[in-house]
Amino acid sequence: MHDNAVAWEEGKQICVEMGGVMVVPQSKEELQHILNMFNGQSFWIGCTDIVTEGTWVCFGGGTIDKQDERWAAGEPNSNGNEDCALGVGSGWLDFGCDGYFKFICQRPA
Ligand SMILES: [Ca+2]
Ligand SMILES: [Ca+2]
Repeated sequence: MHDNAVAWEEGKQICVEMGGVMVVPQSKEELQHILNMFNGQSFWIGCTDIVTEGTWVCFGGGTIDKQDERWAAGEPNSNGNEDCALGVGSGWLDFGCDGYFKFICQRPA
């Protein structure tokens, strides 16, 4: 768990240096659990569509469908240039990768 708010790419790099990957919540419950750890603050999730717009690839392997229930209602909406996943109270958002948010690392699955 990291108290520094960083851009997505930097968070990804910090996790790699620690031998892990940026967290990918497997359920709404896990998302809530992590939000609670951050006192409700949004946090980066280890999924991005930066390589192919609209194809969301997650650390630990695999892709996440745009219909996945973990996304917040109406997301991902690619509102501008949004290629990184952010966890908020209502679910996941696609969000601009250069925002500054906290993050946690997990061991690769
Ligand atoms: Ca995108
Ligand atoms: Ca969005």
